[in-house]
Amino acid sequence: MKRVFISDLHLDQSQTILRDALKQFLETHCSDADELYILGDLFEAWIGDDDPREHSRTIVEMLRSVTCKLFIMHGNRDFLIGDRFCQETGAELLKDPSLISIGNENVLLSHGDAFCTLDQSYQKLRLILRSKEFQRDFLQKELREREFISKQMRGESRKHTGNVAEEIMDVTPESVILAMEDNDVHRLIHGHTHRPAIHQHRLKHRVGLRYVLGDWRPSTTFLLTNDTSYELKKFNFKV
Ligand SMILES: [Mn+2]
Repeated sequence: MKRVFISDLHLDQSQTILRDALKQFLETHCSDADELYILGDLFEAWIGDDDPREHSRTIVEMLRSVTCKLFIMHGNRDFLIGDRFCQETGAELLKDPSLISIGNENVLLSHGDAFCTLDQSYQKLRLILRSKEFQRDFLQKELREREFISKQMRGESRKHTGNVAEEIMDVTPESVILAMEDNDVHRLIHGHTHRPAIHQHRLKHRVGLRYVLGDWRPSTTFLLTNDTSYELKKFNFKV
């Protein structure tokens, strides 16, 4: 079974080049795949499934036309993706974290932001943003207001990431080891950090393997699996 894993496209209406990149990627790597997993931050911001703007609609249409089974996970930017989006695209929403089986092994999937435990102010904010109360209140607002708040929050986030040390922005080894041990797996796939790599971690009884997906500016690194093989691959899109 051929599975493709991507994350962190951060699609934004001001950068249609990324939208074209996704289209190229789907054509090149997903037409013969069985399953495509988008592990968070497909969008730079998602202000609700009722967003009527052309950019959002185009992506929905693009995903609807994908011929393989589509799975999507929330990232820290697009955690408001909901049921309507999934119905319209045919995607299945995965909880973060989620276990899937590849071959005869369980593999853990996550966006990855929950593992950045050194960034305490972000983790506090994450709890608020992911609460039902915040999300209900936000989604009841007019689209224009949601758009405004979302822009402000992105500005704050940029200020924060600009002020925080590099290692604080990365996952901590302790948190990824804990997640692998708790879920009894030795493979973890995540995005978020924009630092594509395969890392080894020493678990109690074996070596844990952590596959980190890339962002898309200006090219990306994605993961391709068959039942027994795991391969991080580069995708350069034509501009
Ligand atoms: Mn992220």
